[in-house]
Amino acid sequence: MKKRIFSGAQPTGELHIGNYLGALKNWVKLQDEYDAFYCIVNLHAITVPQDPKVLRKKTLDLARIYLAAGVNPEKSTIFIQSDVAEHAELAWVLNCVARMGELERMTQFKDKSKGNAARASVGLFDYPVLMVSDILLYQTDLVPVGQDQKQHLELTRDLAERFNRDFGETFVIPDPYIPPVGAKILSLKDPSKKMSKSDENLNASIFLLDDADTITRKIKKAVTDSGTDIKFDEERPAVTNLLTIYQLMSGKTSEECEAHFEGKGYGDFKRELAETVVEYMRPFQEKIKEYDDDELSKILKSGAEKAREIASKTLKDVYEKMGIK
Ligand code: AQP
Repeated sequence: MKKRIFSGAQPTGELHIGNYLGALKNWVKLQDEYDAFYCIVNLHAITVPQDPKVLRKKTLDLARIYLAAGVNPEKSTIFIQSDVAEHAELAWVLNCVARMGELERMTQFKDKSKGNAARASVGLFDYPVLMVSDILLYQTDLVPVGQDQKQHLELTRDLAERFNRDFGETFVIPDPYIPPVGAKILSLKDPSKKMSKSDENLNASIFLLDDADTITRKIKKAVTDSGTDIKFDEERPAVTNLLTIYQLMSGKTSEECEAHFEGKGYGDFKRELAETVVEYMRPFQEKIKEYDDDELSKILKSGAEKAREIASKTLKDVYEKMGIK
């Protein structure tokens, strides 16, 4: 039997090349080898305020993005989190297993609450437990995510181990799959931060649906470091970030990238990077127009049915072990 993978993205803001290179690209790569479940995590989205109409639209848009990126509904199960009620139910159970101290250590909450925990929603604080539930419901072996989710994956393992210890073998302990290159694509404006959908500066991210002129302008305006060499260097994160994007989209090795730009200046480098990004995104941007609403709802309906079959079995087992049913 194939091993299982689970991953998801939030239908918030516009997806950017960080989401693509850090996560989606690997989802596509892994779907042949694994039994893959890819979820649109709309219950995570409401941990910060959302406009209901926009959220509904973004949820379907995100399904289109998964398909256009190459997630194949014949091979992978694509579904909306809120269509499978077991996610929220297991989250409640695991809230009673997780410890306040564990959640207080989560750096994403500190970042997203911007140091003002008292004003953040309880849901934002509890977000990691819902993510743990998403993963454990499917008896997941592997979770392909970007670097920012590593801490949440560690929590997933800890809660699964604790539950198994206290109530008997119930959950598979999942491993993270964090790509060696591209796990943390940085902001084009501030390389001390990751590229993020919620960044207020729209020039900090290249969105998957940006047109060629916008991509070129954003790359031209991207910050660089002092010095002129175009080389991978931890001390020069801005250039290293741009080179990483070039490496992943050109398919060259890091040595080939450095050799290619030897003796060239930032102007040439940025021009070629922009062309590479535009070409790389073109098939995706053309494909996204292909899926109509009827086709999408069919895919999502059958995805939810398949997901529910597995999720309900896991939840039944959990309730029986805890004396609830
Ligand atoms: N900058 C990044 N580089 C590589 N991978 C990234 N991911 C996010 N940012 C980067 C990965 O994308 C997947 C989906 O992310 P998400 O929708 O769950 O949102 P997020 O992790 O909270 O990322 P954002 O883009 O910063 O969104 P907002 O601003 O809404 O919080 C995940 O696997 C993530 O690791």
